[in-house]
Amino acid sequence: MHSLAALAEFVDTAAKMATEIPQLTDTMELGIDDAYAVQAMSVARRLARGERRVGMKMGLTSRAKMAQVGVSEVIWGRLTDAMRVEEGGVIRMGAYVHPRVEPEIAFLMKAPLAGEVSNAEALAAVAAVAPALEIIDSRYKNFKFALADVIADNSSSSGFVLGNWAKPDTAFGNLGIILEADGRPVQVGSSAAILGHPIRSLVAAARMVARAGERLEPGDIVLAGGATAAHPLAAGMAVRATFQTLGSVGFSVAAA
Ligand code: OOG
Ligand code: MG
Repeated sequence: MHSLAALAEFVDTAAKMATEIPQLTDTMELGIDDAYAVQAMSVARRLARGERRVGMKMGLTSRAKMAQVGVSEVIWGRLTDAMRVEEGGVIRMGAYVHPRVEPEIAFLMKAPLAGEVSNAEALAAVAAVAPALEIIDSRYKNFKFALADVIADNSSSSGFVLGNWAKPDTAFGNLGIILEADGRPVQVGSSAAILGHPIRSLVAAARMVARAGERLEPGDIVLAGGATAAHPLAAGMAVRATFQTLGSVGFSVAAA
């Protein structure tokens, strides 16, 4: 049988080399707690290579996202500094297997948060909110996975872009969002698609990290999850998402 450490090396290497792999659950039983353990060990390998932990991302917090990948549980993953793409920056298609982009809301934490908290307690721990894009790249063939697979693969984390930070008293519960590729709208939605209000995603984040014996720290970034289905990236594409009142965030994609 495969050890969890061997699975962590397998998914970490796939992410590092941008190579596709078969689903783990094709050939083994993998429980959810073990899948999170694989994720933690694979991210620990990144940290051992010098990357720095900068926060976490929530996933499958909207119906559009659940429907797109056929998994209906809220999941989370870990973010490192190496995943950060500057606003207006350029990514290389060759660094990914089959990347997609999705519009999200980002939180910047000013106080620790973990465990069972109310919406008001979660909001009180937030320093700022920003429009964000997440670049997801499942390492699994055809972007197809079961719940345990995607968790082990760090919930498809591969990049994120942040727009300008706004004060947390800015209303962000129901903002119109337009995602454009090369100037054409490809997804239209609302931040309300994220669990009815993105703050609920932060409440869930606090609960989920506590289960792993961790907490959100001051300075951490938390991505609330895609508000719309994700859009496939292609070489040469320019991507921009505009969020009602929060402004816009974008990047472009170079070949190779
Ligand atoms: C899983 C990651 C989901 C989100 O925002 O819902 C996610 C995937 O879709 O590959 O990041
Ligand atoms: Mg996401």
